[in-house]
Amino acid sequence: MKKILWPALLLILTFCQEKVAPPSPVLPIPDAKQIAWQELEYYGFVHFNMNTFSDREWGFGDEKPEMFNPSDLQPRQWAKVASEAGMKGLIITAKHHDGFVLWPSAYTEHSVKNSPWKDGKGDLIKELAEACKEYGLKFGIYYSPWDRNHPDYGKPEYITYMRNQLTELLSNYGDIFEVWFDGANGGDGYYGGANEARKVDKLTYYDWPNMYKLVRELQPGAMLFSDGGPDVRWVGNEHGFAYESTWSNLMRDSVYAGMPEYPEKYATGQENGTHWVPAEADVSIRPGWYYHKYEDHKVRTLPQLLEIYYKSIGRNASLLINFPVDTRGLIHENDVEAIMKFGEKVKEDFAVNLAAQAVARANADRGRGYEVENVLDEDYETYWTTPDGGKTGEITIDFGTETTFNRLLIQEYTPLGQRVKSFVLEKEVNGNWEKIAEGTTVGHKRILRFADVAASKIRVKFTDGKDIPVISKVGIYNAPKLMLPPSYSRATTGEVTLNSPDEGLEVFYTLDGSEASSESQKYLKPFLIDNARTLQAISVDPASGKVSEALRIDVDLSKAKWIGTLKQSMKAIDENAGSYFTSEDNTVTVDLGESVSLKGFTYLPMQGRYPSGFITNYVFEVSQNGKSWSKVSAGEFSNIVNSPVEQTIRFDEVKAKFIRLKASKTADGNPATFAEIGVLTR
Ligand code: FUL
Repeated sequence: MKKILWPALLLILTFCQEKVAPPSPVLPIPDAKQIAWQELEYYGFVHFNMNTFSDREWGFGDEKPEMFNPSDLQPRQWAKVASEAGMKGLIITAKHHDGFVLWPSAYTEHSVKNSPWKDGKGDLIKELAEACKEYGLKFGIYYSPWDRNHPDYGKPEYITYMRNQLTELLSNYGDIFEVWFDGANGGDGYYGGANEARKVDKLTYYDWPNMYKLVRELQPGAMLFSDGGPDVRWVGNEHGFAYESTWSNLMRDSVYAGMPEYPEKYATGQENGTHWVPAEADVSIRPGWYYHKYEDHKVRTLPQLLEIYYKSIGRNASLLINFPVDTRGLIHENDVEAIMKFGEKVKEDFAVNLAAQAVARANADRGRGYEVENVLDEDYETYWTTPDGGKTGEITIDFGTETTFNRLLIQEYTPLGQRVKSFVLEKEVNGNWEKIAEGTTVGHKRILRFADVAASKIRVKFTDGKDIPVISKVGIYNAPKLMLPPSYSRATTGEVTLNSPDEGLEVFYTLDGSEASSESQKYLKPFLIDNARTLQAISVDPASGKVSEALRIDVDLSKAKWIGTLKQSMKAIDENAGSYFTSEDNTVTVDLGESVSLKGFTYLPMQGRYPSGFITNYVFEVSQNGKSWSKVSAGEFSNIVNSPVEQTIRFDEVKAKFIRLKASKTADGNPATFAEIGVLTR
């Protein structure tokens, strides 16, 4: 009898125990729409509008609707790509600074209704809204307050125009999840033919309180984006990077859209911010927001996209990646490939939560319903927390067996406010705790990346906070290595540096034209190549034995002895693709320091965001004494504007101590620019 009674009594006692009260929120806290939005984490931007056809980033406002003429406009392709890439929504530039609108607005003629697309009967906002619905995506609107086309911009009448257009956009196309107000505004423009500069007071001109009220009335569930919110804020840069410490709390009343000091002073959020205004990190998949054919080869690489992921979503921000839809009206093949690879790699990195099967213990818990096991499940609503009074707490995770990992993911339960100010990850080694990594803020999601660690027991210590920690999730992952070839750079001395694409990978190389393998020379430090060689290099994961594809580069003479005849022209021979020399006489002349046999030369056009002075027609000359010159080659760099990659020209062997590359014509008539020139000796 006794034997049965005691356990039964205990059971009854447990159930009778009063459920412990949840912790009080630490203000500010998110509202319902902000909580729902937070879960999206990752969504896409589409910059497609008049600039796509004028090949500009900011149109002046004098463009003609006839120019808007896509040959194969398919919003369904955009939605398909976005959803397959793991995105949860799409935001479209309904109106950019040039004022052209993508729907048949009743309030302007500067619209698709006067374009050749679908004979003026098209409505791109409608088509995209429908495509998003079909693919299960949320739909959002970018609307530029600055309008360089509108005659009334700067006057009170324009505010009415803006409200009318927003009413159209927010009434006719179903649910809108985010309304994006750009901070850039005020300056010169067409303004209905006035062609002048117009300045507005960004704080007062748009009557933001009433503009927001209108959005709230028409779309109560929409997040309002601008530099400083009110619902979601700009991250303060266009690289897609949040900060080591990123608070969702913001001194909102001190901030307004377009304020110059915003990125420096406010973009990180503040521990004691008054309002909940989380950060959104926006970045384009190419250098430009709009499509330019000459950027087809500049789509962000997988390592770059991963860097963005870990520095945005991994740092308590949402991520908004832009597709510059091309002149056909499609997301370009290169962009599709890049975004798919990125989506797959992120999935792969977080495929298995190694903590899910482990045993967790905490130094304390608040009681029933708040136990530490809650951090191991995938349910955001369940969390671990401690009794009131402290600001710290510890969770130990015991894998039971030695386990290798390289990622820590933590989520706070933010409906009760953002709290954590610092935390440390440790591993147990012979009964002692050793630090692996540490961080500051957590918020919705914080991810730390570090080199592979093997341990059977780890500990996450929340070392400081605004109040007791309230933790929804602790995840541990072993992201597979990024098996890409090593990256290559070379100094003017001829010294070559190879960097592995991921921590813990080894690099092997050959210089004799043979295939590289893990039996080849292991890369330990930069090495010299001062003559023509073929470099082949691979990355190898020593743990799995996996091997990357090979990097193959034809390397030629080092530039150690080279001297440009003009000081500034050294930029054309500094082995730095990012710098360039602008030549007023369209020429660069180089003393090679010794007489060599040449069989060709290379020319890399400038790689900057706004290209100028690309050489389209050239003359290449050589000299032994720098005085008498002979022409060895002349011709055209075809397609250089659209594809500004390194140009290689070969010719019959000549002896030269001096070389001279001259532009007989540049693409835009501007002085010739040279990012880099080189020679071929074999
Ligand atoms: C900026 C704009 O000026 C760019 O053209 C782009 O639309 C970007 C997303 O926001 O402020």
